[in-house]
Parts: sequence; C-alpha cells; structure tokens
Amino acid sequence: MIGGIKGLSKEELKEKIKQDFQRKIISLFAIDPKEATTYQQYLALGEVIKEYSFERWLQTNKYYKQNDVKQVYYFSIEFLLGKLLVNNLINLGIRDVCREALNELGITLEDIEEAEREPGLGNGGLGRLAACFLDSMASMGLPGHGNGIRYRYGLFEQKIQNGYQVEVPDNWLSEEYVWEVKRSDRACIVKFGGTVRFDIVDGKLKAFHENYEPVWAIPYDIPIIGYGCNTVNTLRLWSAEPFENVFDFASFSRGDYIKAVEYRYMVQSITQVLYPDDTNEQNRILRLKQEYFFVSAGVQSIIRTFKKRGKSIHQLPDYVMIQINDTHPTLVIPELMRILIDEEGLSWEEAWDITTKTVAYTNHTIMVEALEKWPIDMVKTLLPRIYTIIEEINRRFCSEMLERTGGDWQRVCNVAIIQDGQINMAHLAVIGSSSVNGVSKLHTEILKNEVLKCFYSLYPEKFNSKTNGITHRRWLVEANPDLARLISETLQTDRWIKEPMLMLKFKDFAEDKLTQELVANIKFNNKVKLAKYIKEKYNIVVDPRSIFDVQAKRLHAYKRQLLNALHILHLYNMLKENPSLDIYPRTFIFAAKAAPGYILAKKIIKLINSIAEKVNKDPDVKDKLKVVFLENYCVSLAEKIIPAADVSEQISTASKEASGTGNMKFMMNGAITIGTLDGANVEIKEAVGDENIVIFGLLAEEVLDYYKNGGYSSSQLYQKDLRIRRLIDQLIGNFFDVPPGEFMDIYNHLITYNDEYFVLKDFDSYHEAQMKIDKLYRDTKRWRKMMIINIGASGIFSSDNTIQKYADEIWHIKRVEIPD
Ligand code: GPQ
Repeated sequence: MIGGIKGLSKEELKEKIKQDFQRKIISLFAIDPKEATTYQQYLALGEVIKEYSFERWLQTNKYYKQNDVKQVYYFSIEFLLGKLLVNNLINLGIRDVCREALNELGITLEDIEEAEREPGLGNGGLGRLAACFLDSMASMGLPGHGNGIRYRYGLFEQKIQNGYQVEVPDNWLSEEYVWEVKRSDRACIVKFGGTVRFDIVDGKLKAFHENYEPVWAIPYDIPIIGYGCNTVNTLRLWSAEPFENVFDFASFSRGDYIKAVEYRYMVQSITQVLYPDDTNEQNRILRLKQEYFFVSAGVQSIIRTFKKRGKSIHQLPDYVMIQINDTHPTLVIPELMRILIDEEGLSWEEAWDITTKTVAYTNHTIMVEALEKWPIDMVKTLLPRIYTIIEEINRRFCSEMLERTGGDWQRVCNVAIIQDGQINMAHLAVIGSSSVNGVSKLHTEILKNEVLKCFYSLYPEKFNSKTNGITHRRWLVEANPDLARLISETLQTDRWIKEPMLMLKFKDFAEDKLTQELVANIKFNNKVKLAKYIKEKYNIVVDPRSIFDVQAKRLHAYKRQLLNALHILHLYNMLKENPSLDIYPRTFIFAAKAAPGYILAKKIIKLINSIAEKVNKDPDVKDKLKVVFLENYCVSLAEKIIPAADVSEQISTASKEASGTGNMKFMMNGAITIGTLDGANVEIKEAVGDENIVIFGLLAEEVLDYYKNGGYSSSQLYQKDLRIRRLIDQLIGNFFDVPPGEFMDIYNHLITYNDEYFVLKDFDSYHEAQMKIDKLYRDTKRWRKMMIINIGASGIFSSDNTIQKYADEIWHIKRVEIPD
C-alpha cells in the first residue's frame, strides 16, 4: 500500500508521485522504469492513483456507517464510464502536479492518459447517464453507489470495411483493469432453476426453493471519486463464477462430469457479454439471467450491509433507496420481497410496504419494442420462487383494481402485470415502486398521457419528471480544457465546477467582443485537432474553416441519420446542378454504432459511407462539401468530436427520443442545435431562447396524431415532390457504386412501409432549417453570441442539478461532508 496524500505540500506530493510511480513499475513488471512502455506506465500510474483514493474511500464508508447515513443504490444494467485516469486526477485535484512530476521524469502525462482503454460496459445514453450520475453524486457529497454487471466483453468495437460495419469483440479485460478491486469476501450466491415447495412451519406458510443451481456473484468495486471533496463512493460490478463443490447440491448427481462442465459453461456465460442492442433485447433467456443475477446479488449485499447496522428491517426505507434505471433491474421488487418474506420472516403486507417505499423507477423510452416483457414459462423455469411472488403481486393488484373499477375487467387487464402469457416489466415497476419518472418534460407528459396513462390515473402522485443531465466535469473541464479555462477567467472563479448554475453568468458576455473572439479561437483550435485526427486516421482532408456539422449517437431509424444523409445528397445534387451555388462550406461528420442484427441501421451506415465516397472524390464540390464517418463511436471519441462541433444534429422524430444527452454535451461545448421539438431539445430551447437554436419538423402531438390516424402517405409525397423523388431514385438506381438492390431495405422503409419516422415528411422543413444555419454562420458576431449563450445556459443541464432533484424529491437524502 502506497499510503495517502493527505496534508502534503505540492513539492512533497510531486516527489511522492515520482517515487511511487517508479516503484510501482518495478513492483509490477520488474523492469527499469525507463524501459516501461506507455501502456505499462499507464498501468503503474493508474495503480498509484487508485491507491491514493483508498484513504478517502475507507473514510467515506466509515462515515456512512457511523452516522447511519441513508444511501442510494443506482441499479443499472449498463455503466458507460469512459476513461478514468484523467477524471480521477482532476477530481483528486492532482492533475497538474502529476503532470509536473512526470515531466521531470521525461514523460508526458497526456500520452499516458491516451493509452487507457475505456470499458465499454454500455450501449449509449442510458449507460452514460448512469456514469454521469455517479460523478455528480460523489462530487456533491451524496451517498450514492452504482450496482451493475462486470461484462467480460463490452460493447463491440466497430470497424468500417468497404463502407460496411464490422463488429470486433471488445476484449477489454485482456489486460487487467486498473480501477477495480476484487472483493471475494463479499461474494453472494444467486440461485437459478429448481423447484419451490410450500410448507406450513409454526403455523405459517413458508416457501422452500430447492434443487437450484447456485452461482457465485463476485463483486468488483470501483472507487467513484468526487471532485473537490473527500467523498469516494462505490460502483459495484458483479461477475459470475462457478461453484467448485457444486456436486454438494442436490440437482447434481455425483460424478456427472458432462453436467459439471455444462454448469461451468452456463455460469461463465452469464456475465460474458453486454447485449449490443439497447432497444430490442427481448425473450433472450441469457439476458433474463443477467438481470436477475446482478439484481439478486445487489439486493443481498445491500441487506447484508444494512443488517450490520443493527436496525430493524422495518426501517429499511429510512436508510436505503434503490433507483432502477429503466426496467432491466425490475426484479429488484420481487427479489426484495423474497428476502423479506423467506429470509426475514415478514408477512406479505409488511414486505410489500417496505419494498414499495424502497424502490423507485425511471423510464427511458416509449418505444414499444423496448418495453420489456418476459414469457411466463421462461421466468417460471429460471426463477421459480420469483415467479410465484410476481404472480401474487399481480393477483393482489388485480383484485384491488377489480374492486376500484367496480368490476371493469377490461381496465384491470390493461394494467395487469401478467398479460397474454407475459410479464410486463414496466407495469411491475410502476406498481412496485414509490416514484415513476420520465427523463424530460415532454417524455414525462407522454408517459402520463399515453404510455402509462392508466397508471397515471391510479397513482398520479407517483409520477414526476427529472430532466437528464451530463457531468460538466467530464464534458467540459476534461474534454474542452481551454474553454473551461476561459470560463474561469471570464467569471474570475472556478467555483462553477462545483456549482454549475454559475455558468449562466457566462451568458452575460455573449456580446463581449473579446469573449467572442476567444470562444471562436478555442473552437477553431479544437476543429484543427479533429481535422488532424481525421487526416491521420482516414487520410481525408477537412477544412477547419468549414462548418463542422456533427451527428454522433447510436444508429437508429428514429434518430434519423437517414434524414441527414438524404439531405447531404440533396445538397450535392444542388451543387452539381449549379456549381456556383453559394453554400457555406460544410463538413458533415457522423459517428454511430448499429446493433449487429439491425439490418436497416447497417444499411444506413453503408449509405452514409457511399455518399461520403461520392462527395469526397468529386472535384466539383470539393470546396463546399465533405462527409466523414468516424468509426467506433465511444466515450473517448465523443470527447474528441464534441468540442470541435459547430452544429449539433438532434433530429429525432418528435416524441421518440426520451431525452437525449448528446444534445446537452454539444451545447455545453458551443455547438448550435438543429433539432426537432423532442426530448430535452424542448428544454434546451427554453434555456437558450428561440433565437439561439434552430428548430424544425413535426411536433410530438402531430406525430402521435398521425400514428393514431394511420400516418401520412409517403408514396404520395414521392409522387409529387421532385427533389424527394430524385433522392429515392438515386437510392435504388445505379447512382452509387454498390451491388444492385443494396439500399432496397431503405427504399422499402421509406416508401413501401410508409416512412414510419417521417423522414420524408420532415425533409422540407429540415432543409429550410439547414439554410438558416448556413445564413446564421456567416454572421460571425451573431453565431459567436449564440455559442456563448449555449455554453452559459448549459449549466442548467449539469447532472448535478438533475441529481439534486432526485435527492430532494425521490430519495430524500442529504449531502454529507466527509471529514479529512
Ligand atoms: N435509452 Cl430504454 C438508452 O440509451 N437505452 C435504453 O435501453 C433506453 C433508453 C436512452 C434514450 O433513448 C435517450 O433518449 C435518453 O437520453 C437516455 O436513455 C438516458 O435517459
């Protein structure tokens, strides 16, 4: 153990870092520190920094325990952390000394930071939100921890070959992961399969789960270091390991070798891989296993810790809150019931009262295909005891509803947990929790008035809105250090890093000429850096003086990368017709992973790359248009792209994007949003004012009306709008150098199946909006003013604000100051 860094002077700390770092290289690799590779340097520095956090970590846990602090556990099937070295150095407040220390050893800190490999334990928005929340909770001194899965393979690495996406496994644990601590002593047993027997014991009906297959859940803890405070919370990720002595369990006949090997394989598969599709992952038994696995282990470990406090189990809701990140951890509800009834001996009513007070649910989507439903048979076989509990929750709920509705069966069926042989997880989540929240104002309204309408009328008090946020420490201080420095200099304080609402003062400098110039210079330099990256990686030259127009997010039909792509094709057509057409030079940048089985999404990637090929090699449009697709979008790439963006594409079909968080990251870095009134775009517009955002397209209510009344006719539009017809014809003709029929799926989606996401319907309005952007950008002063207003107003979207609302309105927890 390296020891703490408490109370050291800067000089002392610098010397300590130098020594600890060199010693660590020797102790890890038995080599001369001068011979270490950059990656070895990273491993050594990471270990040293992790150990520096241990004192505070210990101190934090001690404080929580001794002071009976109420704690929150954020259960999420994904945590998309990003790299942690820079983040931890910043949050510990030692990045500058560390840089100096390494400098004196002839090493550049930034090179080491670059060498870190990020764990891709999430798909996109949902997992990244969880990571932002962890940062905010720790930095605000809130007692909040994460609970999730340590996937052996994270989200696939994307390569683009001949314009197509190719997936490569993400073997992120091939080298050890520096930031985790394995805690075998805190392992739990999770039970799958088997049978349930009921018996009367001491006059009470008791359930016995027998003949199950036991699985070890081994926790790996990652310290979550708060910024500018002593709080270090815990992210606990569970890994599945087989029992060595599994033959002791009744389900195994002694000596059945094949069965034993199968068992080991089954266990290892549980935490083997992150499912790469966040919106459509139904009916896969392995996914259900993953869900129960981390939920059961997490709840068991919470109860174990709680019981050490010596309180009555009835007081659980006074000391523990569990927030479930979408429905994936919904089994928390029956699992907590199981423990309270089977292990703690409580009555059903007592257990239900405690459970519903302890759990709160966040919904992240209204897309029907993403609403989880599990077949009864699957749950019954895999989780027999849990199934009986869900059945009983459903039975009691339905009979209560039958009474409340005066025997209206139809209404009862609409809200039942078990419907058509399936378990509706959102219904279970709503019924079993004290709070149900959406992730933006609009999304919450749609939940209340459409998707969960029946429940809203039953329990209006449960529903609330918590607009998402992003941590400005990662997305500004870390990703865009020059801009962060400018804000501190302008405001003459860096207190905004702790209190992001102070960023709003930056708006006062919107018309200040000097600030305008400085902001523009920073943006330009960031663009130069990105241009350099693009040149090095793809050998494409892009001009940093052109508008960098970026759409970076998962590829999904509703996010409408297709609208953007078709519009670029339209601009190309216009330029070909009229080469002297006066459009401001633009570089369109895309970055997006498609789920491996999502055929339409993969075709859209191919289309973007085909357009890029056509456009980039055409000398006629050389100075006006460029298209680049950056492969393998991930947190680290986002940190390179976003600070360099001028225009932020947030163009989902209204009503479909629950919130979006990329939209906030871009505005925070001075990009101007072109967007629909969807998700948090609505609130961004409120925050910056109508003149500092460019809005287009159908409204959510219009979209919902179309859906109710059978939609619009895309083929009619195709018939009558010549520009659109031309684009569609180019898709299926021989305009692109691709195999015949390559884009037929896209054609069918748009025309044969009537354009579910209104791409063609919104085309006109999008084009107008793009022309408005073109005009605004030419007005340099105006554009810079818009940038400053967006940057300043983005303080509203710091996840610190979001988390404060969760803490006050749902969790009822307070900030604590961990003493030195
Ligand atoms: N989201 Cl349900 C995901 O990234 N994955 C999911 O499985 C679900 C939602 C996103 C959602 O699409 C975005 O609009 C949100 O901003 C984000 O969750 C965080 O709430």
